This record gives sequence, C-alpha cells and structure tokens, in this order.
Amino acid sequence: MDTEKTGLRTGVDEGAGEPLAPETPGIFPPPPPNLTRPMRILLLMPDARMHKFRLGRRVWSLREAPLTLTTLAGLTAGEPDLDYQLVDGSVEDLPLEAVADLIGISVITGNAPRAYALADHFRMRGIPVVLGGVHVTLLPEEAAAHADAIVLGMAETTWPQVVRDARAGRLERIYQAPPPPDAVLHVPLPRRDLQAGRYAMPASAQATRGCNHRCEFCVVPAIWQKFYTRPVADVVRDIRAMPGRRFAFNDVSLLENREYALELFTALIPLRKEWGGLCTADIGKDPEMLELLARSGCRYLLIGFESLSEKGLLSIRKGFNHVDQYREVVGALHDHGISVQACFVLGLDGDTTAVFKETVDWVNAARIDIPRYSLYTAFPGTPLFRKLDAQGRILSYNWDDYDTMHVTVKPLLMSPAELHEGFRWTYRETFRVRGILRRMRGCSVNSLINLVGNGAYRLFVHRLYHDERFALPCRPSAPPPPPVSCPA
Ligand code: B12
Ligand code: SF4
Repeated sequence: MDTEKTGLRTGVDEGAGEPLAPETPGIFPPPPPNLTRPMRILLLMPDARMHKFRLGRRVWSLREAPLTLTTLAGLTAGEPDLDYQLVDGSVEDLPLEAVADLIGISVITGNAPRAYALADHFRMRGIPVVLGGVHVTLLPEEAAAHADAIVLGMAETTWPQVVRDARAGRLERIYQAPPPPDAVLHVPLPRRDLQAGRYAMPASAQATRGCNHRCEFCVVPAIWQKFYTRPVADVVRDIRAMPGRRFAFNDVSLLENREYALELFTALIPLRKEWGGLCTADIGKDPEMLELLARSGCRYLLIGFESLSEKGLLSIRKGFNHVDQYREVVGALHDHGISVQACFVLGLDGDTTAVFKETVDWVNAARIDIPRYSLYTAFPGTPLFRKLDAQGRILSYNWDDYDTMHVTVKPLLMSPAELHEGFRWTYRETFRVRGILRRMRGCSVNSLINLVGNGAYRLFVHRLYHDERFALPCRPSAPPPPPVSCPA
C-alpha cells in the first residue's frame, strides 16, 4: 500500500485517538484538534467473489466497475482536508491493518456477512464505522448492530454530513435524507482518479436510478420509490471526462422515461463512444429508439426476459414482457448491431425440471449472444421475502447465499436438489464451446464483446462445478435472532 499517497498506514496510530469499545455507539473523540494531516477516510466494498478472477497474483473483476465508492468520495469534493482510500475487495486485498479516522463500508445482501465481519474488526480496533448501501437500506436494524452509524437510501446529501459529524466526533446513529422531491438527481463527478484494480469494464456511468416497474423479485422498487434522472448535461460531462472509448451504464433500466432517453442518446452521438447498458424488452417495440441507440454508440444491452412462460412472467409481476415477441426483439437489436445479453430466472413457481432444456434450446435457437441465468431469489427486507417467509419457503437465512446462484427459495414443482443440479446443467450446456460457436455463427454483431462475455461465463461454469461454495443448493440456516440494538 502506498502510504504516502493514501495517508493510511498500517500499525498503531497515535493520531486516531484512544481505541474505543465497539459497543459505545455514536460518540468518538474527534481527530485531535492539532491535526496537521487531513482526515483519513477508508471506503470499502467486501469481496463479491463470484465475479473475481485470479491469475497468479493478479486479480480481475469480470464485471463493470461499481460507482459506489467513487461517487461517495466525489460527494465531499467541497470539504477541505480529506484523504480518501477506496478499496474494492473484488479486485484488491482488503487492508485489514489499515488505520483511518473513519471507515465507510458498502453492503449488498450477498456480501453482508463479510461486510459485518469487517465492520466488527475495525470497530474492535477503535475506528468508527459507517455502513450504507442496498442491504443496509433494506435491513437497517440488522446493520445497525455492526455500525456506529448507518446511512439509509441515497447518500448524496447525507454523506457530507456524516463526514462533518465524524470530524467533530458527533456521529448520529442514523442518517436518512428524504428522496429528491422532483426526481432529478444531482451527483457530482465520481472520483475515478481513486479507482484502483482491474475491471473487465473499468469505465462506468450512471444517468438514472430506480425503475417505474414493480417486478416482484426485484429490490429496486423496494429501495428507490421513483425513477430519478440526472440532468443530461451532467451525464455527458461525466462521460466526456472518462478515458477510453468504451463505457457501461450501470442504470438498472435506462429507458424508463422515453423523452429523457431520447435527449440522452442524442447528446451521446458527438462523443463517439461505444457503450452497453440495461433495459426492458419493450425496446423491441420502438424503432426510433433503436435507431438512435445504434447511432449513440450502443453495442450491447442486457434485457431481463426472465421466463419463457407467460404464466411465469405474471407470477413475478412482469406481465409487460411477452414471450411471443422475444425473438423479434432479439432480431431487431441484432439488425442494429447491438448484442443481446438475455437474463432468465430459473426456479419460478411454475417451473418444472423441463425448464432447463427448454431454456437452453430457446437460447440457442434465438442466437442469444450472452445468456445469463439466476435462481429465483427473494431479497430480505422486500415484500416478496416476507411473503415467502410466511409460507415457510425461505431455505437459507445465510445472506452469503444471496448471490442468485444458490437455491434460497423452496421451488414448488421440483426439489431444491433438482433445481440446483438443473441450474448448473443449464450453465454448462449453454457455455459449451460448440454451443457458443453455434450461437455466434454468422452473427456480425460485436464478436469481441461476445467472445469475452462467453469466455467469462465459461470460467464461471468451471467455478459452479469445482468451487465448494456451489456444491450444495444452499447452506440451510435458521432465521437470525432479532438484532439486539434497535436504531429507532
Ligand atoms: C456494479 C454492480 C455490482 C458490482 C459491485 C456491487 C457492489 N455494490 O458491491 C458487482 C459486479 C460485484 C455486482 C455483483 C452482484 N450484484 Co450488483 N449491482 C451493481 C449495480 C449495477 C451498480 C452499483 C452502482 O455502482 N451503483 C451506483 C451507486 C452510486 O449507487 P449505490 O451503490 O446504490 O450507492 C448509493 C447508495 O446506496 C449509498 N451507499 C452505498 N454504499 C454505501 C456505503 C456507505 C458507507 C454510505 C454512506 C452510503 C452508501 O450511497 C450511494 C450514493 O447515493 C447495481 C444496480 C444499481 N444501478 O445500483 C447492482 C446491484 C447492487 N446488484 C445486485 C445484485 C443482486 C448482484 C448480484 C447478486 C448479481 C449477480 N448474480 O451477479 C451480485 C452479488 C454478488 C455478491 N456475492 O454479493 C442488486 C443488489 C440486491 C441486494 N439486495 O443486495 C442490485 C441493486 C441490482 C438489482 N437490480 O437488484 N453488482
Ligand atoms: S424492470 Fe428490471 S429494474 Fe425494473 S422492477 Fe423489473 S426487474 Fe427491477
């Protein structure tokens, strides 16, 4: 670690004040008043493991760079004397011996146990820890038991306040800003200069947050009430500042507001960059938008087809998808030079063991460029989780299993073991070399993107069969006891 650059160093630090008992919530000695150095903030993301690829000492994430930590650091651009270090455990080693004045950890469900262990570790060492992110917003009481402060929802206005309060030694227990009233998001430039590590797609951007749809299995409607957009000029400024020609939008559903999307994609044309993103299958019905997407540099789109059964779609409140139109959507995107990453959820209530072969056959016949499968998952803190829990269908309360690759919901028409085996089989069959070549044959769109994407999933298949984490459908566990400390 370059301590000169980061201001963080390992070992005991005289400037951090007396170590504090972790159970002393909220009151910390401020950094010494005679502090001649900047306040040191360490922002962490625990290792998401499944997308991590290691070759010797080198580690890659086979996904896009998250914007979470760089955005948080960007939010305090107006604050003096802050020295940030950002560490994404998916691409770097976590600095367990680091010394800082404040640590912020971002938590999603699949990495919550590791995030809590990290938080406990640093609090034991007397460093105040703030937790935030999707999982903290969904289960605040659980997270509060491992933190000095928690931040719920978006942190655009609260994070600068957290930093000021921590500097003054007066952290509150909970920070929660009301959602922006007008659905317009003002986010300063992310501090990409602090982003380290290797990502398959190092440049990512965000134009919107949230979604207008309410698919039952999705966490997005549970955490963001509306669809928020950033002013197009801000997004363009942000993308213009990125090095390189390629980037990914990590918005969950880019095309929710047609007028906004038209304005955004028109503004992208002069930048002459290539990009990928996520949207719904509705794109197939909009020839004007398709045309514009292609002109704006769109080269791949990830679409949640989810199921090849209309009944299955209705069961997850995704009736706006129409199976009989899927082939047309794929064809239209291919005609515009756009690769299709199609997502399917396996283990839905209507699925029998026939679903695996049916899906693989369809994916091959439709020439899906990069297929992707997830298991039906109800994320804790969502209405779906509460419903299935009441029905006794939650198999694992071990949040580590919530990576959509473990059987956490008891299937109705097959056993958990059949679903687990069928899921692995579906991945293996799809990403056999012969299957990949068959899907790519004669396909002129973006062969490089398709090759890299399919190669990454082939590695993942190997992991599904050889990593002991995936040997069982899930690790059955009892519901966690209620949290001891309630933040309310
Ligand atoms: C990039 C990304 C990833 C990255 C990194 C994720 C991470 N955060 O660690 C990778 C590729 C590793 C990943 C993996 C997965 N992901 Co993902 N991912 C995303 C994505 C597309 C973008 C995240 C991002 O950059 N957002 C932009 C930033 C600015 O927003 P933000 O992260 O929400 O942060 C804001 C607030 O939440 C808050 N905040 C967040 N963290 C913190 C921390 C502190 C200290 C504070 C104060 C505030 C704070 O402040 C920020 C500014 O307002 C999101 C969808 C989305 N657009 O958010 C899904 C999302 C986070 N992923 C999701 C899922 C389901 C997964 C996978 C299970 C999917 C899969 N099968 O691959 C795996 C999980 C693997 C695992 N074992 O945990 C879900 C999370 C659901 C949940 N309950 O946890 C999301 C919300 C997508 C969705 N539609 O459901 N993902
Ligand atoms: S369309 Fe996508 S982002 Fe929107 S609620 Fe459904 S699954 Fe979630």
